[in-house]
Amino acid sequence: MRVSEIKYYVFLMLVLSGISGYAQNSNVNLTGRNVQNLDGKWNVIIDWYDSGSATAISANKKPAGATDFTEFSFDNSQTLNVPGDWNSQRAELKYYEGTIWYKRDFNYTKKPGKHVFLSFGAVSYRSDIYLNGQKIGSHEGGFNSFNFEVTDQIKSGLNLLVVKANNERRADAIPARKFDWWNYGGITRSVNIAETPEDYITDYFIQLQKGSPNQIQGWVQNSSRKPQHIKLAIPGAGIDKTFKTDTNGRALINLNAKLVLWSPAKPKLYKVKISSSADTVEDKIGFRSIEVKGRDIVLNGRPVFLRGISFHEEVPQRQGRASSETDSRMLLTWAKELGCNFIRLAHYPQSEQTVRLAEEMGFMMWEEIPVWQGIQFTNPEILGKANMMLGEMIDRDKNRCGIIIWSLSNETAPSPARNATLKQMAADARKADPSRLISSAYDHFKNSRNEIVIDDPLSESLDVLAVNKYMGWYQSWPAGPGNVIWKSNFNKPLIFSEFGSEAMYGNHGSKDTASLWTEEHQEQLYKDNIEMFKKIPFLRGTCPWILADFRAPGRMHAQFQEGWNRKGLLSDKGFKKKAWYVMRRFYEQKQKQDLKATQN
Ligand code: GCB
Repeated sequence: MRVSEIKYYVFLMLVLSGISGYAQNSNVNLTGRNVQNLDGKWNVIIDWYDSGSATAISANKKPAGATDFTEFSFDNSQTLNVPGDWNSQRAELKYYEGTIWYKRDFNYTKKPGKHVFLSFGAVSYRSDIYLNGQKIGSHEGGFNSFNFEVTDQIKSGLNLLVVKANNERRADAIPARKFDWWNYGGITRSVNIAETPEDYITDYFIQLQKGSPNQIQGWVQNSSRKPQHIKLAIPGAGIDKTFKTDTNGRALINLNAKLVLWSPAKPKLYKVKISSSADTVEDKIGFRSIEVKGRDIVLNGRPVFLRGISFHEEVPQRQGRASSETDSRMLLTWAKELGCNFIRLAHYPQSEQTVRLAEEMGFMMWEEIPVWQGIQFTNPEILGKANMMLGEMIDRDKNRCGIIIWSLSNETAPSPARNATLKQMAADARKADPSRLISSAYDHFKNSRNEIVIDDPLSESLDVLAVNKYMGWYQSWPAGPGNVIWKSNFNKPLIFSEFGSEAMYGNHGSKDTASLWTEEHQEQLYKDNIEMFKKIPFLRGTCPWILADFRAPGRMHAQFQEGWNRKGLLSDKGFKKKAWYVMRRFYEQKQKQDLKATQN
């Protein structure tokens, strides 16, 4: 099943179950198109009790005469920056969970024969979109990009765009009511208007076939069914080829190429130009092969150890969502300094600019959807919602070779409903993108004495096993770190997708007492975990939790937390804790070993 097909079936399921939320799959790769950017200051109305009238507000209704009035107004209202979370922009919105109406006027000149799309990088968490008083559509999911075609609703001259954003936590949502990060609300990523010709390239997928260093495989989808030629040019690789579309408007790409492969040491990206008879899109695409062989993760034909780190899309110093390229660069530069070649983008799709920059800087990536603990797997709507998010994530980033793993979930407890849902999602993701690896972070094991056995039945559906295990923190050591035995019922590579503990930067003292939050305790815990890692023969990567302290309202210790999860290797000000150096040394050694293996 292709991504567009997954979305079609999901769409049908959602329509049947009464949920509207389907955005069109169009203009993937906005940067390759002519866009009008709508970022900046937007007028807002804070709808504390969610009592605003959509009809009146979306039309920005004005009093009709001397006796008429409205009980809302965008005129002279407060403003919020877009992109940006609302929580960090106004003190009274720090913990706000509810509705805010956003308004933006913009000028536009209609051009004959153009399709026009309104494109949102992300709105957290639900949004209703209105253009010139007409409802365009709704979207659910705070971390995916989406588009709506507005060719018929947009007009020449002044246009009125109103967005209702709502970030209430709900039990039937993904993520559900409880999660361990800040519930940032608002239009958190950029808004653009994109234009395409009448007959346009809707989407394309151009990557190496799994395991091959030279076979480019994929497709280009055209909007019309009219048979035509699609030209694919990669000048840097001497490629200039033409493919024919079939009766569904799709041209299958298959060609042999001599390529400089993308790798963390040399993150080579090629300029790629795709043209149909009426449209041209440009992109920068890298080529690498990724596969699993037995218990190895193999990049460009060589086994690789994933020297990873996780981070949230948050700038701790500013206490807000990372929303600019400078923000992304800061987080990624920290990861480079730690010696990483791999990022776990936790726990939701992060911005396209983070993904693109990470790829340019030479990071392999794990990208995941927010299926995080406590999900209502028995609810018949959940598979539809999760697959929608999965489809949107793959849609946006399928041409980014830096992404090597799609992750389906984090810490979900085995049960028949959970197993069936995730198994189905794994199959759908694999059909949509056969070129990448599938994983899921889980935390249920069989423990007996000093043995921990990986036996989660979901493992059958995964390429890479990933465990979150907080040895020495949430779980006491069953034996000395060097004597803990990890066994797996599956002949697959394992990565530690989470481990770690809390420490308050600058707080020094005993390395033996967890409740004192000392740097020394965290440092010792990292040393112990590394000792354990050295004894796991099928370990192929580690991802400490987490790069920097992050904000989490559920962390209530008055002295050490006050709304912060302190598991960062860096403090909330970006200062290095002692454990940072332990991990840095481990990665230096791993890098040397990898280098030696490449030279042999
Ligand atoms: C986990 C979760 C992560 C939490 C972390 C913690 O297992 O996956 O989201 O933040 O533990 O600090 O407890």
